Amino acid sequence: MGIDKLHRLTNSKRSRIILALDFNIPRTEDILSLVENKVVGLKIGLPFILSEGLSSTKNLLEKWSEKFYFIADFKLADIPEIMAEELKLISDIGFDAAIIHLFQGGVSRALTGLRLDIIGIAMMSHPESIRFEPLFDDLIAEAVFSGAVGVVIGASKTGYIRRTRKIAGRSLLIFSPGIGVQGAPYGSAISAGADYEIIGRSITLSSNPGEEARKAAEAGWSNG
Ligand code: 3DU
Repeated sequence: MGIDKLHRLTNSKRSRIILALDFNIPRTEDILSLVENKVVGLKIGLPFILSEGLSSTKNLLEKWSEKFYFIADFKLADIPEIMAEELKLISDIGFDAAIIHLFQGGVSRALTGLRLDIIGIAMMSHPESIRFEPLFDDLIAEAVFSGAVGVVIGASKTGYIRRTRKIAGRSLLIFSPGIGVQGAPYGSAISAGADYEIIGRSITLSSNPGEEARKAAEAGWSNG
């Protein structure tokens, strides 16, 4: 499955950085060439696909499939029957993993026969995400029960990163966004126990994306 690909890329590149591609990205392929050695995964958001188009996204995935672990970030939250269809179509595009919500429940019913890694959202990074707090332990339980490979926990929420390790041990990978532009320093989520840091604009909008990715990868690797 895709998760072996992620582990292989992590070890060969000595990096725990996932690059977020959302919008306003000048010359995507030039950036990918510059960061290729220091970024293990690409998280592609809905704004990217809606503006670039499905067929050019598909071409991008095909061309770079050996170099990156591809995560579709559409933050799905539908009933299991519909989500099952959504995930199958995402898998057909060529993605290795998809990010979905957990709060709606029934996730395991959406995953039968699916060849796609699932990453559930357990805690976000924006101030209003306090709404997740009373649900947190339940969301982690849903992720474990459904066989998700990991969860998303905002980098500023280090207490929840530690709590996940306490509840779920190493059974879930922790992916942390909110690094750089949103405030958390490179390496900080990994220091707190996360496995991967998701970084977007600090790299994609930098005048030197290669150097920025190198700095982030180094900080994450030495703190890991
Ligand atoms: O702020 P950046 O440009 O580094 O991008 C962060 C990415 O992570 C972006 O794709 C956003 O959708 C995602 N994300 C968060 O920023 C915070 C969350 O809690 C969950 C996802």
